[in-house]
Amino acid sequence: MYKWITALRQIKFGVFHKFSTFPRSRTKFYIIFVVQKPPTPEGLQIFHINNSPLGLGALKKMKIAVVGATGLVGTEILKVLAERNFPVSEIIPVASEKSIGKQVEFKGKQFTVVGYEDAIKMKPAVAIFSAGGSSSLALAPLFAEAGIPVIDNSSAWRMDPTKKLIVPEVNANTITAEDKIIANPNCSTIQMVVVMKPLHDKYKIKRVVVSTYQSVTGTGKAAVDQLFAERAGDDSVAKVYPHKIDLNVLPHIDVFLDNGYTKEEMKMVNETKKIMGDDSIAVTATTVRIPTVGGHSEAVNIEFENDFDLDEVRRLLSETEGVIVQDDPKNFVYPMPITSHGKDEVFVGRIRRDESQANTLNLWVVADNLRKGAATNAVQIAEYMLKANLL
Ligand code: 2RA
Repeated sequence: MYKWITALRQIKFGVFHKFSTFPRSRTKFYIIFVVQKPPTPEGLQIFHINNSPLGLGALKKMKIAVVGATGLVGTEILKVLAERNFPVSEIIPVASEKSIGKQVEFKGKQFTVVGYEDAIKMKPAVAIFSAGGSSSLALAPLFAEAGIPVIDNSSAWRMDPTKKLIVPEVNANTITAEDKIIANPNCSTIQMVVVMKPLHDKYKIKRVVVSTYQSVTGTGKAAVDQLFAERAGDDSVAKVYPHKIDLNVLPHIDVFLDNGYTKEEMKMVNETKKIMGDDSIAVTATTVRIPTVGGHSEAVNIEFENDFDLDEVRRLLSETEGVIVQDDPKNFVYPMPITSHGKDEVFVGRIRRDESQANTLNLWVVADNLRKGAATNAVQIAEYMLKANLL
């Protein structure tokens, strides 16, 4: 309160500014202020709130549980929450028995890892899960029943018809107060649909043929260890893949299914239709693991109902939230895992017409799979819910 009084004392003359509109009420909020002196931290705080993507939600501070906080994605979730200034009062790191009692750092403070029962008792505003499918199946309903919304990064709930599968740039507006378990899609699907959405809206997609080049970070820490041990000449390291990954390429991600495709390939097919809300979009995928760590790359071939103009495609993509066009091949500018690493956006380049078929486009799409493909997307869902007054 003192901070606000201090901030308000600085008001000398007024500016009329629309503040925010709650989605489920017609009330509009206005705030009038101008900072008289060079802004103090309190003044800056008001400016931040006024410009924040969280709207009035930025005024709240809340407990956030991160389930699977010690894993690769869990660690990234903590980083993204801190970087994006999510209004956290307390982090509740949750992990398996062997990690309980360990310390996890968030914005310079240490938080003790607890078990899920203690976490539920601490009543976080939201729980972001990255703990694997079986933990999620067992634990997410317990959080949800206690009234704690869950954003789940595993594949456990993605194709459950009663659960929403959300990429904020595409379908966050479908989330309602009734959604207590919200699924975060597969990484390779997320980066593809972010790029597909504006093109589908404009030209209507008929069919997508995608080949992926996926980072070992998608498998987890043990796979990163395998790659770097092999690179250092140590072949005694525990093998996560059935073959060497360094200096190799594996046309194999997740398990093989009866139809000859891998589970990863079928995730791309089924999740794309669900997120885009359009079963008529035909998708076929070949998913491949390569010895890199910075992100997943995809060669995407898209056939449209209607013809397109390449300059308009570039313009549409460059105007799309969360997409960065890097398309200057003459100067060797195109997306790469090494340059997407640590970034929240989806990068697209090599934008060209498929000359073998009418109304068809070729693209190269890259994103950091631990960021937009996992942690960032989950945090953006929480940001949307906060702004929509659902947290
Ligand atoms: C992978 N898509 O890259 C998986 C991770 N969710 O293996």
